Amino acid sequence: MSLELYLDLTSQPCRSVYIFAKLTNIPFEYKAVDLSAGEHYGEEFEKVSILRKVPVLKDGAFILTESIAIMQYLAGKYSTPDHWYPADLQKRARVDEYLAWQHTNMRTSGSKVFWLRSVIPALTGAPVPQEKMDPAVEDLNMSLKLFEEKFLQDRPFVLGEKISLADLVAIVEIMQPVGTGLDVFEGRPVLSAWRDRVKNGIGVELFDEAHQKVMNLSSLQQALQSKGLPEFFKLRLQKMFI
Ligand SMILES: N[C@@H](CCC(=O)N[C@@H](CS)C(=O)NCC(=O)O)C(=O)O
Repeated sequence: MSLELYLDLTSQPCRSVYIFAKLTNIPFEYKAVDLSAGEHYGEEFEKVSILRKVPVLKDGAFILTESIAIMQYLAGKYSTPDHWYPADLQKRARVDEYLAWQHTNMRTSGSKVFWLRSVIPALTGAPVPQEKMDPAVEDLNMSLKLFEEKFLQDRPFVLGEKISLADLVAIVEIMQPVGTGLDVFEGRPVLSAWRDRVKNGIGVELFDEAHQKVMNLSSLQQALQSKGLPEFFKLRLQKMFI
């Protein structure tokens, strides 16, 4: 049985897993999970993961959650080109360093801006107050500054000359607020040049395909308004961010 990946491409970690699997020619069956319809709260998905989050990998009877663990598993199982997740101890540690940092920095701050600028207004019917928005954008700006100053510096990619999982995970997170119309690349020439290199490294066609949903959020917003998410899910979201 072929590998199964449960994905919704509005999700950043799903995009990194999807892009990585596609780029490295790993055969898989795409199992669509529509988060905006609350499918991850259904009985079917519960059988796959009680964490109720995507992405999830199913390799026969083996089920794995967490995008980073999934990509590390894929890199090992399919011996993907070394530059993605190098065997060299220090290079690998450098990738791991970014992958560990981003969870509570770039991912947290970018996701928050995304929710505040798109999901929450769609659910509540009102824009988020400026005093909530400003600190969220400030946090995101800090993450972007630290990414440039610590992780990228004057190198083409995080590891140097070659693209790695660190760049892939960074770009999908950075694109999330961009999807809401916040151009984080404006006034950031270093970040913009890096984005172009990463986009070319992935391939523009695959990059654009993977980001299509997040760059066209009006359909997600309509879906959130019309499909009727479970009430507890709406309340949880609102509590998280308001
Ligand atoms: N740390 C996890 C994060 C997974 C995650 O938060 N997925 C989100 C989409 S980006 C999700 O499924 N959310 C559904 C929910 O929270 O109800 C990973 O990297 O895979």
